[in-house]
Amino acid sequence: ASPNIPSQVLEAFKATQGKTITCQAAVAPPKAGEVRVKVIANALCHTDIYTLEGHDPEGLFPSVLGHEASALVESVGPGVTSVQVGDVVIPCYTPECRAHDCIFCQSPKTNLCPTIRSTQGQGLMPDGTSRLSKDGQALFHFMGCSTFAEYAVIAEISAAKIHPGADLNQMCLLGCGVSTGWGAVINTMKMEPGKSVAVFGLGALGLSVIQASRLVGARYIVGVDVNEKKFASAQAMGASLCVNPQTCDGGDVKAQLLQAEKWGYDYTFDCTGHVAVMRNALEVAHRGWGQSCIIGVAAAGQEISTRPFQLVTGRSWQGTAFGGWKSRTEVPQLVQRVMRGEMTLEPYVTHQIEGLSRVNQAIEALHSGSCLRAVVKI
Ligand code: NAD
Ligand code: AHE
Ligand code: ZN
Repeated sequence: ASPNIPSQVLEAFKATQGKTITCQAAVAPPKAGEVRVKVIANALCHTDIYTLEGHDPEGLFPSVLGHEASALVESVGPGVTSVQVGDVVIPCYTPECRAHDCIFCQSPKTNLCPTIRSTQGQGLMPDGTSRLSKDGQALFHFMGCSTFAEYAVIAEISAAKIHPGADLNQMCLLGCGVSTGWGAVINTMKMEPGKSVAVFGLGALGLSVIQASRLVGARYIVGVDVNEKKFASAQAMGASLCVNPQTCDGGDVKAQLLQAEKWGYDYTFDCTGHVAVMRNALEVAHRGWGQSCIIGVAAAGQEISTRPFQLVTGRSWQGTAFGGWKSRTEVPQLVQRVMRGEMTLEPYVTHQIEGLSRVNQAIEALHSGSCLRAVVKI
């Protein structure tokens, strides 16, 4: 299939290759092992807001945020072999180096390839420098992506090449949130059919957990959110019941949840990033075997706690990064699953915004409480 991209765009790349592109910022050409991409669409994830608002202990400024995107390869640096100009890619903040001596890439147990994690956390490309600047001042990269921009430079090992016929305004969601929720259920928890599930936080992360839980055959799914505007979509995705912890019986959400499942839930998920909620999620997990997965990202300085007795009596705490997907290998497979109609992304795109100059509308939308994902078509 041919890309959903006009041939004039590919033709125009010939004029920019090897040169600094000056758009909202200056984007230097890719160095060895790097790829410069033209961003097609970027969705706003809660993690961008959390960083923007200063809650990320790794947050660096000035930087270019954005990490949930679809893009087109504009040029490649020396030595790049896995993608070429015109390929459609999803930049992945969790890379996959696939090196024979990368014990993480070689292990089926994890997707946490550490090859560029150190420089990525410092807001830099793998060689320790930035490709981004504005008025002569270097800007920091963000999560190895910085895709809230017209162009981005990413490591080759962060570029998942996807089917060129995919709907890029939807597929950007597979760069983070929706992939993470699906993977938390399928990879991290390895949920079996017939189980009970409690999901705290009904944003795109919580809903994608519900969607995947339903797909694997969960018996009973409870959604919990302080914002009842989220309940309708949670129920449409497969939640059996939704509960508002602020208004539920006696204001005790744990007691309310345990009324329906006396011994607790087989699987629980925190999709809020609040440590008090993480504790509740752990403590409503099933006595003897319940597992609770932390997806939410907590603010700097926050720590989780519970009585050790909760673990002694068989509950366990887990966490997931990007749903455990090995990015370059498995994101293209997720794209194919969506293209085959096995999973849908459509319900998540509650807001579509035309043009990077309107990026603040995406932030307002996520704050409005009625937004799952605001996709900015760049
Ligand atoms: P979101 O803001 O769209 O949704 C969060 C939801 O939690 C909202 O509906 C909000 O009303 C609800 N909420 C807030 N406080 C609550 C409380 N006390 N009890 C119940 N519900 C509450 O965010 P999102 O984009 O869906 O992301 C969710 C979390 O997942 C964020 O912390 C984000 O940073 C994190 N995240 C983690 C990964 C990962 O790989 N681990 C990937 C993507 C996002
Ligand atoms: N920088 C924060 C941690 C942020 C965090 O945990 N990020 C998630 C992804 S959020 C995507 O929206 C993650 O997968 N982390 C793994 C990693 O390698 O960053 C902090 O606390 O320092
Ligand atoms: Zn994200």
